[in-house]
Amino acid sequence: MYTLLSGLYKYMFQRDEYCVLILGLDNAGKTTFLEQTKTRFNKNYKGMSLSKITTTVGLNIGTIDVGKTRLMFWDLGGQEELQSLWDKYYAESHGVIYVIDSTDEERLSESKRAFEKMITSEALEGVPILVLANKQDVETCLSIPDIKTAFSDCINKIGKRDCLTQACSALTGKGVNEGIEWMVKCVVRNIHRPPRKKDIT
Ligand SMILES: Nc1nc2c(ncn2[C@@H]2O[C@H](COP(=O)(O)OP(=O)(O)OP(=O)(O)O)[C@@H](O)[C@H]2O)c(=O)[nH]1
Ligand SMILES: [Mg+2]
Repeated sequence: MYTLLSGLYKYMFQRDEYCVLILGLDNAGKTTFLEQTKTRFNKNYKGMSLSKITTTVGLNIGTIDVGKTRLMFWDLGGQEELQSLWDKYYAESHGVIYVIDSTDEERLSESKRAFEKMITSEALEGVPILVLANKQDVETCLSIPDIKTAFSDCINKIGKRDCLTQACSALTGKGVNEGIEWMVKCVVRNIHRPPRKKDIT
């Protein structure tokens, strides 16, 4: 009887919570993406004006609920000296969103190096990766094929995990819902990393 009731309680009042890291070079648009996501998925969220966002020193945290799934985001600062902190969060994370500035061709190889270092970390093995080709609202930006070509020698390091490259504009919201919905599907079906159980608040 107790087992039955506790099972019912869990079914009704618990959510599965997954931690998702948002990584990428400084100026890629990570915090803008997080704010756009919170605004789109949290009904009563009054986000800060996207134009007022400044560089992240440390981290920003945000939570959204998609059905019975809760995603908790950790948006880490992307400046070079802050990148050494990224791996402190790997063991706890269920998914990674890697943001690329599609308007910054000059720093594309720097972004690729940071991406490569991140995906070869053992602590992230099997974790789904959503690559966002951000700032697609800018007419002169690099296309998805351009970016895939620049990152092509990383492909065999991605291994068997789920990986999607999504065109996105954190500023206008284009591609944001598609990316989040893909991430939810991947973390839920990833049997390697069980979710945290959280009471619904
Ligand atoms: N045109 C355009 N600009 C964007 C987009 N996303 C972000 N930006 C701009 O890019 C700049 C950097 O955005 P942030 O969100 O602060 O970048 P970040 O990746 O969080 O940077 P760090 O916190 O330093 O790691 C800001 O001026 C944003 O307005 C986008 O989709 N399109
Ligand atoms: Mg930031």
